[in-house]
Amino acid sequence: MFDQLAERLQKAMKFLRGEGKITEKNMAEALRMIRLAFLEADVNYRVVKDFVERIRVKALDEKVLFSLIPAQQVIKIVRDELASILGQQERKLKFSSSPPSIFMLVGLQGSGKTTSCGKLAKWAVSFGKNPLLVSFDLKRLAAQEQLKMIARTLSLHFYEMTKEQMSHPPDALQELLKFTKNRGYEPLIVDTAGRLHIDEELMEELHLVRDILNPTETIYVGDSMTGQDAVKSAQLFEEKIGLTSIILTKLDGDARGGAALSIVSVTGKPIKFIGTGEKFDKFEVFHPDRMASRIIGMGDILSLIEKAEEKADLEEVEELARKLHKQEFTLEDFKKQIVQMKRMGSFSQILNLLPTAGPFGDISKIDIDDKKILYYEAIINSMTQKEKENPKMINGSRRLRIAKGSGRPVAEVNQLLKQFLEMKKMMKKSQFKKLLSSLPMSR
Ligand SMILES: Nc1nc2c(ncn2[C@@H]2O[C@H](COP(=O)(O)OP(=O)(O)OP(=O)(O)O)[C@@H](O)[C@H]2O)c(=O)[nH]1
Ligand SMILES: [Mg+2]
Repeated sequence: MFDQLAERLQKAMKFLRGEGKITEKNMAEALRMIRLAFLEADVNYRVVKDFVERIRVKALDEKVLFSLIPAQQVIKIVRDELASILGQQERKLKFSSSPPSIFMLVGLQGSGKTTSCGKLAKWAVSFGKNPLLVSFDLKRLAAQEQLKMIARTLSLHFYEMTKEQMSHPPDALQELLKFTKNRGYEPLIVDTAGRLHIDEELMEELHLVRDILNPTETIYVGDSMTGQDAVKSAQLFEEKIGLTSIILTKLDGDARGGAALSIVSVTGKPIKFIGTGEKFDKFEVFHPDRMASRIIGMGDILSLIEKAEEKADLEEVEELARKLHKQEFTLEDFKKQIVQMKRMGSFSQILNLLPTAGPFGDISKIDIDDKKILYYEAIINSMTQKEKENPKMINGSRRLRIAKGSGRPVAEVNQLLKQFLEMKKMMKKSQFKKLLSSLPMSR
């Protein structure tokens, strides 16, 4: 899902990271890459245009340009804008305060309505609801057989409409409503007919259901494989019957993501679920924010940036980073870094936030125990200024004195010194530099 888009966007982000400083020129290049990535993912051109412009304005803001980590800031802006076109905050499916809640699923033929009815019911059962499934298709009486089979497979309740009922649709719907209330089903999930094109007959049928059942949610089911067509038909359904939310199906295929990235902006309705396979457990609550991070592919590095900016003393961090780069890093600095890390959250937590694949792979495997960080601070406090600046002078008897002073075993003093020296050594390696240049303590 979104693989191609993700790959291209990540290329643009890597380009920016490599640039260090953000200038109007390299920003223009990055924006060109972003624009192309979106257009190739079949995102509505107007959505792309607005998106790129918003990023440009935000990225060239002084606060970003002169910040400690400009490239990362821009990445964050792209991520946030992406989340915002995917729907900003996730919105939950609305349940009625006076049950039954009624969810009516509409959409073009083959978009995945019937399958999604089953998935939605299964999802409702997973948190203790007692849903009832019904199929309302006046033209294809056989349509309800498919849903009936699904209900049987998933052990769900199914309301069967008789031929007799189908010939008096308004009465049938009233009876359905009464039945649902009397038996205490919650929610009622209504499958509807699909057509290749939206026609008057279908609309009349849907109006009837809408007017009598008064659904809590009218959910448009769109096939993401059909790209902008799904967006266009969503717009038409919205005009003709009014929608409250969206389920996007078939995001497991090689859909380029264009539908997902345009549909919210174009219809103004939130995506609430995505279907990622034919099976009934291939159904996810949609989180715009997580999806945006997934597309940008930065793991949770962005939350690390937020956390760091919130907690750390940025000036000191900057100074430490400068020293790290210049290899002037002393044990005193090591201690300062430990203090900063404590402020940002534990070191292991920070390492956990890094993606395990890619350039950070090796780093996230380093094993640092949080308690040890506290002990290390105590040990470094027991050293003299000279020792901190020149750890090589710390011989056996000095180690013994430091151990006594800090109340820690000599073995731990040895270990600290060893780790400090290893850290310095690692910094010479490019992998570690890469890590540092992505962390807020760089530059
Ligand atoms: N790969 C994949 N296939 C899906 C998904 N959702 C539905 N399908 C498949 O799409 C096809 C059509 O699904 P249906 O649920 O019958 O679609 P519908 O909208 O009810 O179709 P009509 O009632 O004919 O309008 C079926 O083969 C489903 O298995 C999905 O998320 N991923
Ligand atoms: Mg169907």
